[in-house]
Amino acid sequence: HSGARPHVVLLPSAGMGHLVPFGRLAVALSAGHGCDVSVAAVLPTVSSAEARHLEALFAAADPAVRRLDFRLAPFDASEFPGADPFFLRFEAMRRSAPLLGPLLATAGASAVVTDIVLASVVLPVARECGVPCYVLFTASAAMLAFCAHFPGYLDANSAAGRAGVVGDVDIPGVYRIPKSSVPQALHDPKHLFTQQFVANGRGLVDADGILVNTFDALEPEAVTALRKGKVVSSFPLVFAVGPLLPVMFPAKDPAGYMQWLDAQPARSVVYVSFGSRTAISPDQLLELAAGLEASGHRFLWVVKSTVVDRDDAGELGDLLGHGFLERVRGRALVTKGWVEQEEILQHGSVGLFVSHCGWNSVTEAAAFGVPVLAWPRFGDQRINAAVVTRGGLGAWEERWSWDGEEGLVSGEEVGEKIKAVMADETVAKKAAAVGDAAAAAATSKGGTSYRSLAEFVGRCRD
Ligand code: BUP
Repeated sequence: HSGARPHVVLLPSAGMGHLVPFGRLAVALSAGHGCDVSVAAVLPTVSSAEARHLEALFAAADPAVRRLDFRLAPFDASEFPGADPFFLRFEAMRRSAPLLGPLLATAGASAVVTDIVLASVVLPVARECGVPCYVLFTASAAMLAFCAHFPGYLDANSAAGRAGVVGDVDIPGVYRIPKSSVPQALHDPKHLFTQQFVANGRGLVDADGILVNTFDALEPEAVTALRKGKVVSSFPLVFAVGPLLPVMFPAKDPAGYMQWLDAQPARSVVYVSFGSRTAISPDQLLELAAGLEASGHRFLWVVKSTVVDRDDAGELGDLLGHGFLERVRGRALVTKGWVEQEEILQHGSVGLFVSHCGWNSVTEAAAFGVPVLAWPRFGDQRINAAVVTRGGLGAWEERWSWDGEEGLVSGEEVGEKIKAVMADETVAKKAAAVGDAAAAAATSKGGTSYRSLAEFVGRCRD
């Protein structure tokens, strides 16, 4: 399959945060760079958002993007009582990696791009089949540097008699990640996430290259340090190919938010969303509601109250407190449903994005130059929030946590902060400049990200 039209097999794991960038990569490779693309899919998906997304992707990009069914081996989840359903799917996929061999051989793949979450188990399988194997790192370059450095950090601590202890992590050539920003689970060496994370971090050096959904101008320190081998020596090629551009699917918009946005003045709306898997405690939801109300601004709020959308029960009125929806009627739109976030972020009425800083959300805000008020919660989100402030994309109130000892963030504080950021011209100007830099990197043919992706495709052709 080498030659004119390479066939690239993409292997995403579970969760929208992983599926979305893979869908974007699929379209960029097929429509933008002349590749045949197959996307491996495990059905049924964990959430219904993923099922809808896959269906829309294959319908929109047919026939250049094909579906490859990846059937998992039986997996007994009772080994991990109480584990997050997405982590369980990661583990089930990891254990089924040997089944990928025949799949890759039959598909006639010229290269495979695996999700970072599966990297350490897919790399040896691909090697055995003689298929070059790349990794798509679905988070920031700062997080990639952290992931690459962390196993060595743990080894050094063990050698110094501090096995399993995790404090501040100083990434060589990058910057220091304070203990409070280290993903919580990593403090527990036995945690399923820690085991997967460390194995993948060690495996990275065996990849033929690593694609990252970021761009040089947003994260210059991390991208440069990785490429120069300062983080880990002899590190594979790093292709910064972001922001991967949104694939516009025809919006199903029963809540009517696009029409509502059309009716609002320019830059007047605060868009609030904490991602697809962040369930917020009922008490914090109430404070957030009070804060949005007190800010006096218009707002569009996507409320999620459960981890998996299949059981997103509960009436909005009950969740947000008595009379709230009536009081904000006219200046706010609140919905529990799925929204097309990239369409919202590129709408001229949106002036601020209050975000949990899932990496895709950050890249989407960067792509459209929308300022972010970071309110990270777990995983890599605090590391991403630091990228937001360093990169000039917005503000972060570091004291705000979601379930820390400090307790709830009060509605009053939320309202004041939103008012302050919305009034700050400098924040808006800097974010707009990030938007310009993102466009220059990813959409113009001479841009750093465009050229990186072209270079990757060139290697798949060889
Ligand atoms: Br909610 C929601 N519409 O209503 P992140 C999310 N998204 O388009 P997360 C919508 O899902 P993980 C909605 O634009 C982004 O591309 C959003 O990814 C989109 O965070 C994606 O921002 C969410 O990386 O993912 O969901 O926490 O934890 O799996 O990384």
